Amino acid sequence: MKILKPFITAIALTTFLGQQTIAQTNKPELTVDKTVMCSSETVSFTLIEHHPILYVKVFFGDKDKNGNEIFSYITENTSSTPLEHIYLQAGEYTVTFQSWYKDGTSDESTTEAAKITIKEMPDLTLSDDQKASKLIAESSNADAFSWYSIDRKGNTTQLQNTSSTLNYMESGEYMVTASKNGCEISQTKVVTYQKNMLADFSQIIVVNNVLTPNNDGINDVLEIEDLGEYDEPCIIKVFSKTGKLVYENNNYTNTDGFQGKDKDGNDLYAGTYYYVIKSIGRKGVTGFVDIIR
Ligand SMILES: [Ca+2]
Repeated sequence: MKILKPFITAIALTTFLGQQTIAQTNKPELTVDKTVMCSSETVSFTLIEHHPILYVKVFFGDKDKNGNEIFSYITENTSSTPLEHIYLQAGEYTVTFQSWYKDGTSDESTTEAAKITIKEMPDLTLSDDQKASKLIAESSNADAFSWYSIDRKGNTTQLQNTSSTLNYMESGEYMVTASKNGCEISQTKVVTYQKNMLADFSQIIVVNNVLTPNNDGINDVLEIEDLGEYDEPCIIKVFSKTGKLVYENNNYTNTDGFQGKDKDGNDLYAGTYYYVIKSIGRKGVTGFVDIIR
């Protein structure tokens, strides 16, 4: 125990004359609202006084850029307000404090208040590729993403998507949450959906509704206009009149497309066939094509 010198002489003098030892049970206690949390979350310390304090010096256990210990004070005027701190780095921290009392005594030995575990918060950036009607979440350390739409009243609806990108087909506000070890961070973005060919397979144009598979270069293959401009795989299925699937291709190209042959390469009979063209999760087009031999 030391006498606190710089404070009012009268008090110091009285204290000096009748110096008392602060009993162990009279030490303040510093309680913490949680001991496990994520980086950049706020942790609150509350002082419980058993002996009126002048001030308490709290060391949070972390260090600043220059390697100096980070600390803060609770004074007699602020002791009823929780002391807040944010740990920026994941890690284990020991919080300690020293106490100076109103009666001029002090306890400069450090008292341990809490051990705190800080888990790593994932980083997150969200960008909008408007041309492709696609939101892109990027994180260097996230384990998982979840996506939500937010309506005008602020209600969120979780979307069936756990990938790092979201193809949107409606204007509005969207939110992505990145998570890691129970730590979550979210970003929102307001987007404007513009119908464009790159994003909208319902705008696909099939060039020919007739196939003449004789290798003369005219109508030998079912051709889709500007297929190379779409940034997603084109899925095509062709059915016979009776509804039997005769051809399918999950990454259709015009150069290696439907040429009137079935999946095994056998020539299909002349006649009318029904096709469905789309991409994953997108509306597409349907139509008929006649094979003429
Ligand atoms: Ca032909």
